[in-house]
Amino acid sequence: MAEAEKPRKVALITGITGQDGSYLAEFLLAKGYAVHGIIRRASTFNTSRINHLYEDKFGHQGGRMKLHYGDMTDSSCLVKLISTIKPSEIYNLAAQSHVKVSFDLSEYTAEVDGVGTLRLLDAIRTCNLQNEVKFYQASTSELYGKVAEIPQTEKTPFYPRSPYACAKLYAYWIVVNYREAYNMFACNGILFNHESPRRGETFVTRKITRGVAKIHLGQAEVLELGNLDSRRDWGHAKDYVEAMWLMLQQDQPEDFVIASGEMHSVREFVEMSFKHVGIEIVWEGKDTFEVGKEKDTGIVRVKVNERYFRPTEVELLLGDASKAKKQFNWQPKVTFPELVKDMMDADIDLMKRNPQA
Ligand code: NDP
Ligand code: GDR
Repeated sequence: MAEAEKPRKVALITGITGQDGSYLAEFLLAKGYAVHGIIRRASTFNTSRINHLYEDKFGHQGGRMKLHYGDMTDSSCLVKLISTIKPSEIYNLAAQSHVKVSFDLSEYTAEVDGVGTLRLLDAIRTCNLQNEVKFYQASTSELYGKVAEIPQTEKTPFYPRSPYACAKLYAYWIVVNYREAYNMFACNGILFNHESPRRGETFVTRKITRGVAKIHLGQAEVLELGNLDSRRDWGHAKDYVEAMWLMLQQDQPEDFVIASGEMHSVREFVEMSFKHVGIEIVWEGKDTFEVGKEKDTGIVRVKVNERYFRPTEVELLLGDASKAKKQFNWQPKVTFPELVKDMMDADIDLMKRNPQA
């Protein structure tokens, strides 16, 4: 194919410094894309998840990855970036993504996660690129909230249970509306929880694997958690970013559930992580007085602390990704035990190298 006829492969990723942004950048660079990412100005470095890409051949030595300062609350910067980059695909991953924090930062979460999505869609229209850009929106299983059916599909009604989920509900519908109103190629990926060694430290899986690694190495005594009975459908982030890309390679823009199809409790995640380091946990007590003890020694290793409870909880989530499987043959490769192992091994290694981490 002549150079001029090749489809342009230029991606813009908002939230490139986050867990998913870093895996997606790797994935797209490997596919030959030029990758542009929006980063926020911070008082300390916030690019640790992508430094390995930026500092080598893809980055500042004239490579295919470029970072730009910007923010989802600043429309003018979004317009400037889109008009100069002219991306062929935009992945909107930027968000205040912590559900519990959204109860404290409700207005800001709405600004970034809800109105921010609108700003980005309008910036595409302002640049008159609405018929050229394909748009991916990071929608979430949190939209189902108080679930109306099990498992959840693309047709299950939404019932958000946090300011975060309400902001994401607005984003979901504005994407659908712009698709219908302006014929934009815009898709919602309704992704269920996905984790990795790059997961933020305050999400429950990473909090557990970091805590267990520290206990195993004698750097900590006990792990404090909230609702142990909450159940989630957990997959590996690496598998899930591939699904984001696949959605944008289809002939028609549609919304897809991406999930593992398996559900486990926080309690099970704790048990499996401790098992990885040879500790069996037994549970005693009830509610906020419940503790997890080492079976062999009786030492308390897990405590419940109500400061980690949410005013309204999402008790369970279980996704049915058959539509994605049928339409573009997506299915997760990493199993639940493999996910726990990957995260545990990485955190043990990290804590050995840097006990202060
Ligand atoms: P992270 O919290 O790891 O990353 C969020 C990213 O958004 C970071 O790069 C962050 O920048 C950036 N960001 C936050 N606020 C702004 C802002 N005002 N302007 C510009 N950028 C901003 O999230 P994940 O990678 O886990 O998730 C990616 C997306 O997918 C999010 O939208 C999340 O809500 C959604 N999602 C995640 C799921 C999951 O299980 N991980 C499941 C379903 C949806 P900085 O590094 O500077 O903080
Ligand atoms: P979630 O993830 O709210 O599902 O949102 P998180 O890991 O924060 O919580 C999962 C469940 O674990 C319970 N839990 C705890 N949670 C945290 N963070 N800390 C604790 O100590 C703790 N103890 C128990 C929670 O109550 C909850 O039920 C994530 C985010 O990535 C969102 O951005 C994304 O949209 C959804 O997943 C899908």
